[in-house]
Amino acid sequence: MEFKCGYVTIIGNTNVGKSTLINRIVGEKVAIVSPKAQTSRDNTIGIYNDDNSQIIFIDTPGYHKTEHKLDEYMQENIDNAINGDVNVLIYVIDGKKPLVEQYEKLANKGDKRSKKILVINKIDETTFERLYPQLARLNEIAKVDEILPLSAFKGKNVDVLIDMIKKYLPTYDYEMRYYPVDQFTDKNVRFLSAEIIREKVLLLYNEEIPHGVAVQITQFDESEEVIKISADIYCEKDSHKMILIGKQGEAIKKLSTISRIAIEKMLDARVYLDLFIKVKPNWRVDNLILSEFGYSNKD
Ligand SMILES: Nc1nc2c(ncn2[C@@H]2O[C@H](COP(=O)(O)OP(=O)(O)OP(=O)(O)O)[C@@H](O)[C@H]2O)c(=O)[nH]1
Ligand SMILES: [Mg+2]
Repeated sequence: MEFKCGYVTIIGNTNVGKSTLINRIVGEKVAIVSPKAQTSRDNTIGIYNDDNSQIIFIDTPGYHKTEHKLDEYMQENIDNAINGDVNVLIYVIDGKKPLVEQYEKLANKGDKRSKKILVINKIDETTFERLYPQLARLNEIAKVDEILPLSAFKGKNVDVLIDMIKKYLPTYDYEMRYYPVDQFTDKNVRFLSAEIIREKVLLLYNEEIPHGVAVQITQFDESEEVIKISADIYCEKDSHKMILIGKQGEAIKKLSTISRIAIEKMLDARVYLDLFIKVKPNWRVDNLILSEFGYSNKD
């Protein structure tokens, strides 16, 4: 028997589809996804299992310029995820944007010992004619082990990516799994619920607001058939609080409903969800509050 097991880190600019890719591979929603920049803030593990392998993927926040301490935390996460024991590093770029430029920003990132796969995502929204000349150029200059165009959204070539990764993972002559087969992420349902609420904030409000939002679960009571969840949604200004609540509470009602439905789907149970909007000015630059919100790499 030949068994493959190892670690794969996914990095790239914000919004290129890293989280969409990890969700597609794992077959579960381990990381939130949105059309807005800077969606992921934490590293999230997504675990892929089949009969002859276990692949542990690490999804990271996207590269972007650092303005707040929160951004520093996010960029620190990427460094942690590429400098550990990584068998394969995946660079994700957006197939709809100039490829070479995007690659050049990622080239040299990560440990020399890691194998590197350059993934060109979102090919469902571009054409071969547009990709081809750029691919030829990439082939010449890219210092990577493989280049693979795919669509995380449609699932196209994702199976090819898995086979490609397996080639570069250590081989065992016994079943070697770091995680039990039924575990697909390192995050608990409390964290995932908070993230789902943040995803819906990203969906419903303008960028300035979601970027300044943090979600804290204050109650997660599974003792009854209907799971009771309460969450505080922190924003930075009174004016943001007004927008989050909306006229006659319409906006928050909508947020609450779509968040509840998504959490119910994840938990496969009925949920009673209570949301509270709170203001914490400048929380994104305050180390103490960041750490209270879980955005800290120090113990
Ligand atoms: N058309 C198309 N859209 C995609 C594909 N993959 C991701 N997207 C979209 O791209 C947007 C960003 O996706 P995410 O998965 O959140 O991107 P990310 O790289 O994790 O972004 P950050 O967490 O901000 O770094 C979302 O609107 C996705 O639906 C794809 O293969 N095709
Ligand atoms: Mg993401």
